Amino acid sequence: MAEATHALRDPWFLSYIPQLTPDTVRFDFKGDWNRAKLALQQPLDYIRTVEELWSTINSLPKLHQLGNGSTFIFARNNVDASYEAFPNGTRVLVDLYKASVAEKGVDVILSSVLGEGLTEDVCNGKTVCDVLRVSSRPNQESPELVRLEVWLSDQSYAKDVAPYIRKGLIEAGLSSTEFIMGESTFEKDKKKHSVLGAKS
Ligand code: MGP
Repeated sequence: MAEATHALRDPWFLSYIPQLTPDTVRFDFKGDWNRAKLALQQPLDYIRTVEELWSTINSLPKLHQLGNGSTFIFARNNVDASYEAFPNGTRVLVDLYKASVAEKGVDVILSSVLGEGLTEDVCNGKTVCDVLRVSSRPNQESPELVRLEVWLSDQSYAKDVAPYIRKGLIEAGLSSTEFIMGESTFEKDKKKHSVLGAKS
């Protein structure tokens, strides 16, 4: 007999971009994001059920072993994961310093976003978190650094989403020194980066 499956509220489309960096877009595509996206973004598949979400989480490669900038993109209803498609939006960023911690952090955040705990608990049932990106961002100080971005279509929710994510990470056993959170709007010219709570 087939096992029962549990539908997610919305289907999420998973894509992959190998090694996306500002220099790739600037030099290989003359700064044209749309051309870069068309050339580099690889469509994978829809995730429609809780079971597919967990098998996806379990089969994601170890991010830190992929090249700098390698990015997985989860997009609700396959929305366009471009800054331009989020005119009133913002991104909540989580940098996870160590591979072991990153894996746990990615599990926690993916399940609270795609499983809609975040929607129910802090967004009054409104689907505001529409894109989640996970990428490898190694640097000299943190060669295993993984960045997670939660894209919100309405920036007014960031003040509630960020503490919820922080609480989820701490409850999952991460220490506040193992990650750092920030926020970055999508405004191209006056891009605002801010850090939410410092690494202590
Ligand atoms: P990135 O991986 O998001 O890099 O994209 P990074 O360093 O986080 O830069 P930031 O802009 O996110 O802070 C690498 C580069 O691709 C960016 O620096 C942009 O030049 C370009 N790029 C990426 N995205 C997702 C977009 C987009 O949606 N719109 C435009 N115009 N450029 C983008």
